[in-house]
Amino acid sequence: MTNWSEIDKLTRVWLKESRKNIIQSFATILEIQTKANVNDLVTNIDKETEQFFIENIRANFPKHRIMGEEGFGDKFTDLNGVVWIIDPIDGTMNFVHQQRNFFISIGIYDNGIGILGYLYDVVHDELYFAKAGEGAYCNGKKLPLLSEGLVENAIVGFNAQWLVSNNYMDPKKLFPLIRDVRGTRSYGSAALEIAYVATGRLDSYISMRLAPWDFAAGKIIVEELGGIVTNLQGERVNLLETGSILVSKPGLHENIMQRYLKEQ
Ligand code: 2AM
Ligand code: CA
Ligand code: CA
Ligand code: CA
Repeated sequence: MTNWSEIDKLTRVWLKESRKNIIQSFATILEIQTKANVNDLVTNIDKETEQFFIENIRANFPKHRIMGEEGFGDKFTDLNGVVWIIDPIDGTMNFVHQQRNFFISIGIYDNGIGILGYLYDVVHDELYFAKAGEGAYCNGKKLPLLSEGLVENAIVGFNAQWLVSNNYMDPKKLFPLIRDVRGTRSYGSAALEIAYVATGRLDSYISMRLAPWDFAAGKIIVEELGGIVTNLQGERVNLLETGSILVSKPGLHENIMQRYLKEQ
C-alpha cells in the first residue's frame, strides 16, 4: 500500500527547502545555458532543484520512478507504478529576468492516474495542491469548484508567440477566438497559468506545445475542481509526449472546442 500521507508530508518539506535555496540564489550569479534554442534557458538552479528532489525521492521511495525536465530522472515508455513528474522551475525565463512568476510543479501519478498535484509559487510562498477526490487548496484554504464560463467573458492565458508562424498550428485558426474573448494574458509559466485557471483568475489556458512536466500537476488540480484538460483536438493529454493543451472551466471548454477548434 502506498502511504500517500507520508509522500505528501515529505513533498511539502522538500518544497520549502527548495524555496530557501532558490531565494538564496537571487543573491548569486546564475550559470545560464541554452537548450533547444537561444531563448530556451536553463540554469544551475533548475538542475540543482531537480537533483535535490530526485535524491530525496530515491532515498525515501526507492521503487518510485521520476520524470524530470532536466533529465536527471528515469526514461519512460509507460506510467506503471508510482511516477513523480517534476518541473523544478517552470518559467525559467521569468526566473532569470524577473525573479518572480516561476513555479515548482510536481504531479504524482499511480499507474497513470493523478493522485497528488503541487504547484508552488516560490516567491509568494503559495502552494496550490490537490489530492484526487479530496479537494484542491491554496495554502490550506479550500478552492471552490469552477463555474461554467462563456467565451465573451473569458480571460485566456495565451502566449503571443503562437500568433506568428510556428511549427504547430496555422496561427490564423486562432484569430476568431482571440477576437471574441474578453482578453488574453501571457505570464510565461504554464504552471502559473494553470494555477490561475484553478483560482478563476484565468478562465482558460492554451498552449501549442507543452511537455508532461509542464501540466502534470496542474491537470490534477484543475480536474479536481471540475475543470477540463485536453489537447487542442479535444482528446485526453498524453503524459508521455509533448503536445498542445487547452485547460479550461467546464462549459467554456466545450464552447471553445466546438466554436473555434473542431476543424483542427
Ligand atoms: P519552462 O520554463 O520550464 O521551460 C513558457 O511559455 C512556458 O512554456 C513555460 O511553462 C515553459 O516551461 C514552457 N516551455 C515548454 N517548452 C519550452 C521550450 N522549448 N522553450 C521555452 N519554453 C518552453
Ligand atoms: Ca525549460
Ligand atoms: Ca516547464
Ligand atoms: Ca522547467
